Amino acid sequence: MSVDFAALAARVDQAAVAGEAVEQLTAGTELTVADAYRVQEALVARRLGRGERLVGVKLGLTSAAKMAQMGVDEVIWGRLTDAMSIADGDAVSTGGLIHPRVEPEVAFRLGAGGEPVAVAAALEVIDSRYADFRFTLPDVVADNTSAAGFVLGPWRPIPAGLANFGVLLEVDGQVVETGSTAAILGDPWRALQRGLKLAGGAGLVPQPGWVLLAGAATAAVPLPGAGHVRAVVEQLGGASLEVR
Ligand code: OOG
Repeated sequence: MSVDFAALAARVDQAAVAGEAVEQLTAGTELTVADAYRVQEALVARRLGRGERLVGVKLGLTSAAKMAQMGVDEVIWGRLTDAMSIADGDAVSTGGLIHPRVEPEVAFRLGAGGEPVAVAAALEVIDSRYADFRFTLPDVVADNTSAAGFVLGPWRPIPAGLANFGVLLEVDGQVVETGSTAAILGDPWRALQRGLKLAGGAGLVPQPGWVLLAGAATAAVPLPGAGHVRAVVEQLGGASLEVR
């Protein structure tokens, strides 16, 4: 049976636009992971058709903490658009989101050939379009790996090693998660290489200035309805947002 990629993409996209969860795609359709990436491509094409611009790629489920939290044990990747970008320190509202969560990350800025030219602490807001934030691997891939928003801290020169920096996630100044950059595939550098390879395999050519989010270093926590959320990465600084 052939899969209607466009129809599945429309279903997930409409869920995001309406801020209302839908049933997992795999509940009604047999979907391979390769099919799911085609759905993701069609989903993001809809966003680009509304005037959004592709600004990078993200990895997901790169840490044991995230794999255990979500019950999926494979690294996945998704696409970032300019509409997902939140300026450091900016205020956001949870209105329009379904059940957002937030996680601390490391981000790379890419140069002309896809090589990393700078690094920053980052926050990622994820919001699964599936009911109860539950999904199988093909479902989460089709849903653009739950991508909803991201905050980048100030860019820094890339230090000689990135493999063992402490990571904190704070809500209103209280530490709610702690981890290490070592949780990100052993080294965020490895996540960068993996991300470039996966995106390249799908025909994406990194543009200068693109962002690569290397994946969360800790489990995600619910985005509070109001409050100050900050990620801090040792030696890289912080990234924050205000929820109002
Ligand atoms: C999937 C996306 C996870 C990460 O950094 O692990 C992710 C999810 O948990 O909804 O972006």
